[in-house]
Amino acid sequence: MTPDLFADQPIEVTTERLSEGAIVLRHFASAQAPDLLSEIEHITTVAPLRHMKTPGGHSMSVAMSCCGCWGWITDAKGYRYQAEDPCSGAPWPIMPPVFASLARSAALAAGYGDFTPNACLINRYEPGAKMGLHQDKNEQDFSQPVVSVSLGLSQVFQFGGLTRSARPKNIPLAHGDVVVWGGPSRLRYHGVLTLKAGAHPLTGACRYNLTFRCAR
Ligand code: MD3
Ligand code: FE
Repeated sequence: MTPDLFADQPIEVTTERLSEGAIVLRHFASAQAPDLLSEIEHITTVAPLRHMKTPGGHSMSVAMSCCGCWGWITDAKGYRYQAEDPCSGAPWPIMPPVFASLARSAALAAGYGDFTPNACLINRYEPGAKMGLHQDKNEQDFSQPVVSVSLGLSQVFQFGGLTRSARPKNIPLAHGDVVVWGGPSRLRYHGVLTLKAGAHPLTGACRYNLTFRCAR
């Protein structure tokens, strides 16, 4: 691993295994964070962050947008991937090369070679926003991992089991942390607790999470 140097502080990447197939790479995205955030800025100018409605009619507290060939959406008809942004009817913005290469190198560092994501979901949490326990199962091939990148304020991630009833472990995710979920952990239940108010030098009052998937 090449530690990137800020003016005087080396950023050390450390790895923690959460369970079989699930690996946290602390600080893995720290050096690229400013570039990732400027790409988020651009993408969300074209495909604005929005509070989508669940099939049950509730508005999600997290604001979402997407880039790549496929975007994840939810509305009255259900949860699915779609090639067009329903707000504009246009294809989702392309996945920036810095997104794709970061996701690929994180997957490789976690033992998953040849990861080529074709969907990236951008989640923005403001104070009070959360995501309840769920499984990511709208993708076609569960042999491909999911890579998540946290930016900005820290938020407590809930790492559950393969059934909804398993008590989740709480794991704080901080700016620059990357998590790779594959193998037997790919279908684990997970969520995030309510974001607390705070201020981050690069994102202000919010947290962004990027999740990279192979949708098809
Ligand atoms: C474990 N996002 O977008 S990232 C999601 O912080 C989502 O925005 C959360 O859950 C967030 O679907 C959590 C961590 C994560 C993402 C995908 C997973 C954990 C996962 C897929 C399988 C198992
Ligand atoms: Fe998820």
